Amino acid sequence: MKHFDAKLHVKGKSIFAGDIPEPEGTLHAAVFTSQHAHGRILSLDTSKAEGFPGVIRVVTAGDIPGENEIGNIVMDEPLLAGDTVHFIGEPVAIVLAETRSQAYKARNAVSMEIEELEAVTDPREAARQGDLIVPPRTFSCGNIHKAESDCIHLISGTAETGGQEHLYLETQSSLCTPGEGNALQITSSTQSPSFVQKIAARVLGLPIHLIQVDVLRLGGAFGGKEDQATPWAVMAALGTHLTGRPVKLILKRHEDLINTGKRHPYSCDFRIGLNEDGKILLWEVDYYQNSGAVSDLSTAILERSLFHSTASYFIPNVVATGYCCRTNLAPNTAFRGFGGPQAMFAMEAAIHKAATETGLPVEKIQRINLLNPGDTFPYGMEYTCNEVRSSWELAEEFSHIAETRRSVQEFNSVNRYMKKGISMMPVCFGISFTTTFLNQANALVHVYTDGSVAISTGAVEMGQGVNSRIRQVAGEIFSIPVERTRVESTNTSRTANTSPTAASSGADMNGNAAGIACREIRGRLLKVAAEKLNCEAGNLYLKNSMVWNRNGKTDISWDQLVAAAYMNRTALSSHAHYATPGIHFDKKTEKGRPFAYHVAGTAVTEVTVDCLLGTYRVDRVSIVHHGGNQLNPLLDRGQVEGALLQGIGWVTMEELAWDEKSKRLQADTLATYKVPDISFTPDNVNILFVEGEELEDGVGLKGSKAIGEPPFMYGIGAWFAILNAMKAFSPEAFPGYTAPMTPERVLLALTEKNRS
Ligand code: LUZ
Ligand code: MOS
Repeated sequence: MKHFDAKLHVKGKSIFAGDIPEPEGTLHAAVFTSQHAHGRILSLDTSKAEGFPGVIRVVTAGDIPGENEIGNIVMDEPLLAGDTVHFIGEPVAIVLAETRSQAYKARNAVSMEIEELEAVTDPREAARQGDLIVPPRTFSCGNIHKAESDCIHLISGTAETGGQEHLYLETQSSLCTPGEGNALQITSSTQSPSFVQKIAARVLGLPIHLIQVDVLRLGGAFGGKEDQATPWAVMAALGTHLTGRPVKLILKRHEDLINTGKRHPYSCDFRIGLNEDGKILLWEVDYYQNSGAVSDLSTAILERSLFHSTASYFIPNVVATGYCCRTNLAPNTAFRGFGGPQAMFAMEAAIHKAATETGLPVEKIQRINLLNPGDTFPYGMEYTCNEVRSSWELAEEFSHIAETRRSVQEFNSVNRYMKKGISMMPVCFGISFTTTFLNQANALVHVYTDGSVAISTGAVEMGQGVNSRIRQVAGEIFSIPVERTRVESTNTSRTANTSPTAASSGADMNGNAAGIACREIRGRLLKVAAEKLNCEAGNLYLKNSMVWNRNGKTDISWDQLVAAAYMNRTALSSHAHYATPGIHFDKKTEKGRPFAYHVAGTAVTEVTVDCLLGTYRVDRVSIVHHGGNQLNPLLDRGQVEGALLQGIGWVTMEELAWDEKSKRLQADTLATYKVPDISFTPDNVNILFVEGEELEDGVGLKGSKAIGEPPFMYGIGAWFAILNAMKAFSPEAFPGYTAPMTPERVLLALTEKNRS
C-alpha cells in the first residue's frame, strides 16, 4: 500500500501551513534577532521601525502578558531576550506589518546596542568553566577497576562528532487567528501541538483550553520541530493576542538556518579494555555535549546517549558520564537518533582504534562482542532477542562479504590512487521515549452514518506516512477499504495532552490508540448485528465490508450495519488512550526497563576514495533490518533509505562551521552547507527486511516495529569504510576519529602523511 499523500505531493496539492489562505487582515511577522553570540543589551530602539510603512506594532519582552521564560524540561529560554543575549539568532523583537516585505524592511531598522561578553562555543571550555545545564550524569555497571587487571589491552582516545542541520523542506511556519474573547487558533508546523498549546498559554497568561493548535502536515521535521517549532508559533500567538489580528510567521531559509538549533556536536573521551581474544571487558566514556545556549531537549538527548553508550555490544564493566555544556550557539535540539548516533560513533571509533593498536581485525572485535539474548545493558534492562547477532550474520551472507572483501583487495592491489574500503555497522536502538510519562497517546474515532470513518490522533504527519499506517489499522479492524477511512488534522481540541510525534514511536502509540477506539466501536456494532440476526455477538465478525458468522457471509453489509446502529441510537464514536505497557525507569539508580523493545540490524558499506582528490563515492550499502511483521513495507523501505542517506550525510559532507571570532554560523546557506543529493546517493542500496522477534500484543503496531530513527545509524558505516579505504592507500593516514569526514579532511590526512 502506498503513502496516501504521495499523489497530493507530486501534484503540488498537499496543504502546508504556508498554503492556508490568509484570513482578511492578516499581519506578517519578521523577527529581529541578536547578531551577537553573548552580550548585555544596553539599548533597544524600535521607534524607527515603528514608523515604517505598514507597521502595526513592534513587540518586545516587556509586552508579554504572562511568562517570558519558556522551555521543555528546564524553563531557561526567554521567548524574547530581556537584558542579555546568548546566541546569534536569539529572538529579540517581533515586527508586525501589513505585508511580509514591509515587516522585513522595518525589521532591518530595529537597532540594538550590546556590551559584548565572552562567548564560548567549545563544550569542553564550557565544562571547564562549570557552565553545565544540569549536573553530570553517570550510567554504570560492573566494576571497571577490577576489570582493568583482566584487560590485556587498554586503549584510550577521543571521538568528535559534528552537528547537523535538519534541513526540513518546510521552514518553521505558523499562522495564528483570533477567536472569541481571548481564544486563539494556532496552525503550526510542529511535531508537538500540545507543547505549542501549553507554552502559548504560559506566555499569554491564559488557560490552556483557550488555545487550539491544529496541524495538518509538516514538510519534514526530523526532530527539528519537536521543540523548536514552539517559539515561532508562540510569537505568532503573541502578535494575535496583542493586535487582535491574524499573524503569519514563516522563517526564510537563511533565518531558519541561523536561528534554530541543530544536532548536538559531541566531544568524547574514551577508554576501552579488551582481553586477548578481543572481548571488551571495560568501557569508560565521557560525553561533552555542545548543548547550545538553553536547555531545550539537551538533557533528554544526553540521557539517550548514555542509554546507547555500549551501542550493539555487551560490555560487563561500564562507566559512562555525560555533560550538558552550555555554549553560545543556537540551542541544539532533537534530531533523528536523539543522542544515539553520537554515542554509537564513539563506540565504533574505540573499537576501530583498538583493532588498529592490537592488530585484531575490526570485524572480529565487533562480532565477538555483539549482544546476545540474556545480556544486560548498563541500565539494567535485559536484551531478550537475537537480532543483533542474527542481522550481522545475515548481513555477511546478504552482502557476500567474503567475495566483496576479495574484490576490494584485488581492486586496491591494481589501483594506485583509487582505493576501496568496506565496513560493517551493527545498530541496536531502544524504542520508547526515555522519559517514561511521554509514552502515551490518544485517539478519537467517528464512524459517520454513511459508513465512512474519520480518525484523529496525536500523531503528526511529517512525510513519514504515519497517517497511512493509522488508516491501515482502522481499515483492517472494520474490514473496509482504507479509502473509506480518513485521518484528520492533529488538533488539540480532538486529542488532548499528546506527546510529540517523536522517538520513532508515533505510529506504534497512536496506531494502538486508534486501534483501541476502533475495536470499541466494532464491539458495539457487532452487538447490533447480533440483535438483528438473533445470535451471539461473539459468533460474528467483519470481513470484506460484510458481517460474517460461523456459516459464512450474512446479508448485512458494513453500510447497513452502521445505519442500523445509528437508528438504534448506538454510539458511533469512541475515544481511546494508549500507554506503552511494561516500561519504567528509576533515575536514582539509573536502572529500569526504559524501552518497550529494541530495533536491530546491520549495514555493510562499500566506498571508493579518490586519494588524489580526497573525494569519495558510496558504492553499495547492504542492510539487514529486523522490522518485525511489517505493516507497510513500502513506507519502511522509504524510511530506511532516507535515514541511511541522512546518516551518511552527517558523517561525510554535512559540516557546520562557525567563525572563530564572531561565532557566526558560516554554513548558513545551501551553498556552504552541503547535503547528499541524488547523484551522491549510493548506486546500490539493498535492504533485506527480516521479521525477527515476535512482539507482545499492544507493543509495536500489529507486530511491526518502529522504523523512523534506527536506520539513521547505518550511515555511520560510511565513515569507517572511507577510513579503511584511506588506510589502503597509506596505512598511517589518520584523520582523527572526527566526523564529518569531508573530502577536505580526507585529503589533508592523506597528504599530512605524505609530507612526513
Ligand atoms: N524525544 C524525547 C525523543 O523527548 N525523548 C526521547 O527519548 C526521544 N527519543 C528519540 C527522539 N526523540
Ligand atoms: Mo525526534 S529526534 O523528534 O524523534
